This record gives sequence, structure tokens and C-alpha cells, in this order.
Amino acid sequence: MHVVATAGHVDHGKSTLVRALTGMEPDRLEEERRRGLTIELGYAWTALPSGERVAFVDVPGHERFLGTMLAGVGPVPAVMFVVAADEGWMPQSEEHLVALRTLGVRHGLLVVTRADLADPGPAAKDAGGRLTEAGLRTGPSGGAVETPAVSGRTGEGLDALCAALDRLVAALPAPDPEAPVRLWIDRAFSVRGSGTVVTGTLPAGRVEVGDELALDGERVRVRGLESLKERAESVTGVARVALNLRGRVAADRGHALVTPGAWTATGLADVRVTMAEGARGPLPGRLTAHIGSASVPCEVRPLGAEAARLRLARPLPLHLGDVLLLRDPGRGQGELRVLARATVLDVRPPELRRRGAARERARALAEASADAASLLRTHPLLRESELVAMGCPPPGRPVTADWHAGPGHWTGLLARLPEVVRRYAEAHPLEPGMPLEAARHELGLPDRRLVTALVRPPLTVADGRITTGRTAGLPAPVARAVRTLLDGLSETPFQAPEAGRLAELGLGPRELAAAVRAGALLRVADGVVLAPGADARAAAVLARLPQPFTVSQARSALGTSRRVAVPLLEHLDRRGFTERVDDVHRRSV
Ligand SMILES: Nc1nc2c(ncn2[C@@H]2O[C@H](COP(=O)(O)OP(=O)(O)OP(=O)(O)O)[C@@H](O)[C@H]2O)c(=O)[nH]1
Ligand SMILES: [Mg+2]
Repeated sequence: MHVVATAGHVDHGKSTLVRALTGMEPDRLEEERRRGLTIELGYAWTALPSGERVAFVDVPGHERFLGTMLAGVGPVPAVMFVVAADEGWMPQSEEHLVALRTLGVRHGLLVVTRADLADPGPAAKDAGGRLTEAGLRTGPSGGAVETPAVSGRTGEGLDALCAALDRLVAALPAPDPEAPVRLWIDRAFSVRGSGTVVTGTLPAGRVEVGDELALDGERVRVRGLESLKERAESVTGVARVALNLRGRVAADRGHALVTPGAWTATGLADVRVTMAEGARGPLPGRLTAHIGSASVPCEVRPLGAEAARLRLARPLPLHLGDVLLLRDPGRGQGELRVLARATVLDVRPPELRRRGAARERARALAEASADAASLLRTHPLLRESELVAMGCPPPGRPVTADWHAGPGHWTGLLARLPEVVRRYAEAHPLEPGMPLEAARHELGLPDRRLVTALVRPPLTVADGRITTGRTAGLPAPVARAVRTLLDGLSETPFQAPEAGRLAELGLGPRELAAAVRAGALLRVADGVVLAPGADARAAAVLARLPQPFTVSQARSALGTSRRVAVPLLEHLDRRGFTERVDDVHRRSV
């Protein structure tokens, strides 16, 4: 299914066209029919010649209802822009096009209506040119917008329009069925005996009967599901859907049902501001932000030329990269009301307390993209779940557990830890090492596992403390050789040196035994030595494997050979880090 919204000046024939295409009445209100004017969003659908089904969201053209128009267009990926042959381009044509352009709608077609009243040629040329210039396309990218002419009254031209609609929907990108759900509600009502029903356009992802979704932080369960008045067990976007929610739920237009944990509900966002076509800054301090079917008053704090901080009157579920349209609700007739596009760059912006902090923040935002790498420059440590909720796929592997770190920040911490440990040892000469918790505190880290991940030879962890290596009591040449060996192990911690290498360093059986006794090396088997703590690190790597695992899976995860992997696993079994499941499999304990 596809969903297409209408757009265009008041009275240009949007609803008449939807009626002619679908045989359904988009103007459902008595007042609408009496006044011959669309006031509320209308919904109707039909099948195209190809068999593809298309649902229309019919919006009002009257300037007083711009907010409703934006709620209709907001969640919809394509537009059927209507211009009357006998009137041509009008103020709301312009305003709607500015809105579509600001929202980034790229797929659409122009329908020149009322072609029985005037030659559609001039309107097609003028309006078609404007839409193409605004970036709207009917077919594959690179083409122009198509401009079929119709008469909603005589039905002339409808066949050609349907063929053009088929080309429009064929060019729409296929949304991801696995995407997290964010269903902006456009209608909500309660049905006697069956609780609350909400409707909306599902842009991507899948909703199933029985699903648990979140609505303003409250969990709600989907009791029943309909799409275009047909019951369904599951619906995949793009689709018009009606969800029957269990129980009485306070639901309203502009609120969204979302996959729990997949979005960040925030009342504060740092954004990149792009002024709308024809608008000039600076932005007023109070505006209305539109996204999906939501319209929320917001305060705008300019940070720099193109960066601003928005304080929303109520939290919205957002991802980085989301686009908000900023509108001035105070402006009247004939004035430009759609002012800017705000692209979300941070949904958990840092406080700006220090002098100059705003300017610094603006500089950072000017270079930021809506991705995890940019985010990790501002928030140097984030959990995977936080990145997911911000809409950013984690970049590469976590530094430990589910923690991701900004590369610069992490390198800085790696460099700081030995110094921190050394200073602690100086201040506490009688203690056997620095407690992990003290190091966590000193480095300002939120999780002790991060400290453990920062420990590299010659530092080691034993009994919850970090020590500076234990080569002190060894004869100088042995200590030197052990340090060289540990250095080599810092990059490839599980590639135990070969016998030849040990001999080269002058580490025979006696020297090795002394180093192991002193705690400077970990002996895994005869002639197989690693850095102290390498076994705990190996256990952490193995715990991330699908369980149970084979020797060969362990070997490749550890980046080592069978010569080391086999005795190392046996050592881990003895230490209780792993256990055998059968002859070939082990699992982490
Ligand atoms: N002759 C003629 N009249 C039309 C045609 N299409 C619409 N009309 C008339 O134009 C008037 C407005 O039509 P609507 O379909 O209500 O216009 P609209 O764009 O939906 O208006 P709003 O929703 O209020 O913005 C009505 O009187 C229609 O009968 C057409 O193709 N030919
Ligand atoms: Mg209408």
C-alpha cells in the first residue's frame, strides 16, 4: 500500500479529485459539506490500474488550517499537488510548496484540476516548473514532476492521472519493515465496548496484534488492527492503520505510538536550522514545531548562524536526523509563516553553563552529522541502547560490554590510566594496587567495567586492584625481557610468544618460572605465557560469542592459534570462566 497526501490552494478541487478517484467522501463533517470547505483531514483509498492500493490523506487548503495541513502531510512520503487551471498559482499553493520543501518531501505529482473551466496548459507549465524546482519528482530521481490535467466534474483525464500515480508509487523507496515503529496519531476516539481506537500513517516498520507500544511513556497493547477498514493480524509500513488499544488510553492527535526503547523522548533538542525558501532570520524566540502529526510550541535559543536549541512544550519521540518544521503561529494573512527546517543533531544536548559555551557548541554542531560518530564527540561514552534510542546504529565494536566510546576520548583515557595508577601507588605505598573503584572515580567513568577495559600491560588487574606490573623483584635483564614481551602482547594479547622468541629474549624455563611466581606473567601451559589478567580478558571476549562455542570459534574470536587456544580454554575451565558442554563445545559461565 502507498499513502499520498493532497496539497494546494483552497477550493482548487483537492477533495473533488479524491472523491473522483476513490468514490469515497473525504469531507466527512456536516460543516465541511455545508461550507464546501475541508476543515479536517479526510481519508479515502482506491486501487490503481497496476493493482497497487493507494490511500489519500486529503488536507484543507484554507490558510486558517495550515496546522491541520501539516499534520496530514507530516508522516506521508508523497504528495498530489493540486492547482486549478482557472486560477493558477495562489498564495496557499506557495505556502504548501514551501512546507513540502522544508519537510523534505521529494515524491509527488502536479494535478491541474478544473481543466473543464480553463486551458490547463499555462498552470501546468508554471506550477510544474515550481514543483520541479522545489525538488519534487514523479518517477525515478533526475526526472521532472508530471503534470496531468483533469476535470473532477467530467472525469476527463482521470485515467492518465491514475497511470501517473502508478509511476509515482513505483518510484517510492520501500520502507524498512524492521524499522522501529513511530505512528503519529491523526485521530483518536473511543468505541463503546472496545476501548480506544487511534489512526495514523505508519511510515515504516511493522505493527502486530498483541504488540506492546509506548505512548508518552505509558505502555499500551494493540488489541486489534485494521488497515483500510480490513482487519489484519499485522501491518507493515507504508500503510494507513487503525489500532484498537486495550483499555482506556489518553490518546490524541500529535502524540505517537512507538516501539519501546527505540526512540528518545525529549523536550530539548539541538538542531541545524535551514531557513525556508523566502524566509530570513533571525528566528523569533517562540515558534511552533511540526513533525509527523504533532505541532508543539517551542522556544528557540539561537546558538550560532545555523545552530539552535529548541525547548519543546512537551517531549516528542525523536531520532537524530529527524526534521522539524518551524512555523510562526503569530503571523497573519499573506505573511510567510513557514520559517525554517530544523534537523535534529542531538536529543540530549549538554548544558551550556560556562561563558562561551554556546559559541563552542555552535561550532561543534556546524561540523556534526546526525550519526553516532558525531554524537560520541559530544557524549564520549554511550551505551548501545542509548545510541539505538537516538536512531544511530553503533559505530563498530563496543569498548567493553555495551559501551561505545569516542575514539579520541578513549585514547585519552588509555593514556591517563597508567599515570593515575602510578600516583595512587605513590600515595598508598602499602597497598597492593589501586582499587578499580578508585580509578573509576578518578577518571569519572560511569561503569567499573570501563576501567578494566582500559587496563593494558604492564598494568594488570588482580583482586579488584590495578597494579603497575610486578617485574620489580626480578633480576634486571629478566624484568627488561618480560616488559618487552608484555609490550608485544599489548596489541595481540592472546598470541603467546613462540619458543624461539622466548629464547631470543633470554627467557628460559627458570626465568619464566620466576616471572610467573612474581606475578609478572600468566602461565597457561608449559611454554605458553600471557600477560597477567589475559585470562579474564579472554573470558570477556568469549562471553560475547554465541553460546556454546567450539575451540575454533574461540580461537578466531581471540585472534590466536590452536597452540594457545587449547591450553587457554583448559585454563579458563579450571578458573571457572568457562565450562565444557560436550566433547566439542564450551560455554561461558
Ligand atoms: N468545474 C469544475 N469544478 C470543480 C472541479 N473540481 C472542483 N470543482 C469545484 O471547486 C470547488 C472546490 O472544490 P473542493 O474539491 O472542495 O476544493 P478543495 O481543494 O478540496 O478545497 P479545500 O479543501 O477547502 O482546500 C467545488 O465547488 C467543486 O465542485 C473541476 O474539475 N471542475
Ligand atoms: Mg477539500
